[in-house]
Amino acid sequence: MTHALVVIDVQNDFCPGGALAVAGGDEIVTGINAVMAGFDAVILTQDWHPAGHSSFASSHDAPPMSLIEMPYGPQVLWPDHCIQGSQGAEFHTDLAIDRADLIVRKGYNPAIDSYSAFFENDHTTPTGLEGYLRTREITKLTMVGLATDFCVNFSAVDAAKLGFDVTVQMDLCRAIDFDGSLAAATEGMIAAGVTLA
Ligand code: VGL
Ligand code: ZN
Repeated sequence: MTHALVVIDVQNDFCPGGALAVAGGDEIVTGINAVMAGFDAVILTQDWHPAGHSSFASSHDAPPMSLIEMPYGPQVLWPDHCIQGSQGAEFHTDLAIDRADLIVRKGYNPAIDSYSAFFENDHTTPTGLEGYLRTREITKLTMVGLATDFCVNFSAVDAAKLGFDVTVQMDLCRAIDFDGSLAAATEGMIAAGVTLA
């Protein structure tokens, strides 16, 4: 059994002072670094949007956190965040990124958002992570990072649907918790067979 730690989006824009700050987002960094050595593989994901991305409220003349209908379904409109090459898109400076075997970037398609580390928000376009895990014979995943109710949630549910044994270590995650999103995410992860630890 090969067990990977998947660290979701521990980037400046999701930490206090960032464009889409998650409360306490920076509090989990030391704890994440501390658990890395206990895994066979460490994988990081990085939210990585081109300027003017379709998930940005500014691209639609709409208020941040409003909802629109995209060809692939409903989409929350976010403040501009994690723009490719920007300081906000960089990992938190204390995150031990040198320990990562792989960094998966997502959200680079201008027309489709990508919360999940496995599929874009159309739920069909793959990022390639599944193939990487399968070819390395990784079957067990522990997920940590930001934000519990969006990118961690979608990644964990997709991984469970793909047949991976998935645990989300909740004390090493922080949530946006917007409009009941954390409660819904928690229920959805449990229903998908994800273990919440
Ligand atoms: C995320 C909203 C938009 C996340 C990324 O990492 O949870 N949330 N982009
Ligand atoms: Zn994003």
